[in-house]
Amino acid sequence: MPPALLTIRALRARAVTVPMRRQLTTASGGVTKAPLVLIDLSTDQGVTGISYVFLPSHAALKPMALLIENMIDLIKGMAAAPSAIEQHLRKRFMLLNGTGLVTLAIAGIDMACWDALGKAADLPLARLLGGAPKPVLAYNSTGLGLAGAERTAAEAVELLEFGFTAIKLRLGYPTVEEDVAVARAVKRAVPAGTIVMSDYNQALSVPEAIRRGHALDGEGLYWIEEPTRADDYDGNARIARDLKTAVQIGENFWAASDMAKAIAAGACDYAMPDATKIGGITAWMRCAALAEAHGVPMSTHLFPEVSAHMMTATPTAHFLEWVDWADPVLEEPYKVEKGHIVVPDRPGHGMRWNEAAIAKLAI
Ligand code: SMN
Ligand code: MG
Repeated sequence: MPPALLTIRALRARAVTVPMRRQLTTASGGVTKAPLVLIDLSTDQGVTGISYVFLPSHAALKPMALLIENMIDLIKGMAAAPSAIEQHLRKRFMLLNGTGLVTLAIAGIDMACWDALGKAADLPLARLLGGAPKPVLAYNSTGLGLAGAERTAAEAVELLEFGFTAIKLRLGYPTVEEDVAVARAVKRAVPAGTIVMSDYNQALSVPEAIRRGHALDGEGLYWIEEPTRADDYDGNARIARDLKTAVQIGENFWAASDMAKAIAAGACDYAMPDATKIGGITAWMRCAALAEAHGVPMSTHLFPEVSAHMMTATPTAHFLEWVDWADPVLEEPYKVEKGHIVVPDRPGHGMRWNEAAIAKLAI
């Protein structure tokens, strides 16, 4: 029997705050508990797709859940066809324009649609996207906030659990000397060959990014991420041209067209769209095509569970960013072995809600 055509019946969005093993601290703020909206998209055929979105701001958590649920009026009865749904929703919100909560909501629906399709076809998402489930190279991106040289170096060693061979360090201390001291302390503490990425979270002006980048150029960092305002593609291009260290941006692309502009401007050596800010799996795969056409190594941002599947179908797949923030709401958190995330061989993306845990974390 071919899988049934799925038609969308209902959306449920639940806001939870999830305790984090290691809090997120960046030069542009952070969170100590992960605010997530858990989405269930049910269909007339009895198949339910799920997904979650992450809101680095608690104030936006409940509005996000409400916005997602309100979107049912725009898609009820439509076929669960991710690309058609994504284009339909982007059009319906054209007057508001597509960034922020609207795009995150569309992405959440898109990811749940893909999950439903995978379940209906009895195929892991990786296969549905044209890839094959296999271990995906990852870096550990938990912790390593702005805690000073000594504490950060000690934590860096802890992050090599599960065989990780790559970790990401947050930079943007008050002075360049501190940035260099922390990078050096971390590199000294971890085994030779460990890859250490760094992230400024848009904190620097262009001249300051060039100044700090030059100071860091000899320190062996694998990439410098978001050194300056993410949408200043010309500024990022000046930085990328000037530095020996690779520049990485992408978590603040809000559509594949942003990535196309960044590539055209020469704004980065590497790109790392975020599965939600970009607009979902559908939009992410468009970026994968762009990356392939321009020879840009592509990494993921957060959402390791769906990202792992996307990476198996991404020709220039580079590094998956691993965080464990959703683990407490999942029945079987994904495993990391030898620094690779193991894509579960289950239909869809393979996440299942731990309802008992969710009941305790609901707000
Ligand atoms: C980051 C930014 C926003 C939320 C979570 C994490 C960070 C990263 O820039 O790249 O991990
Ligand atoms: Mg980042």
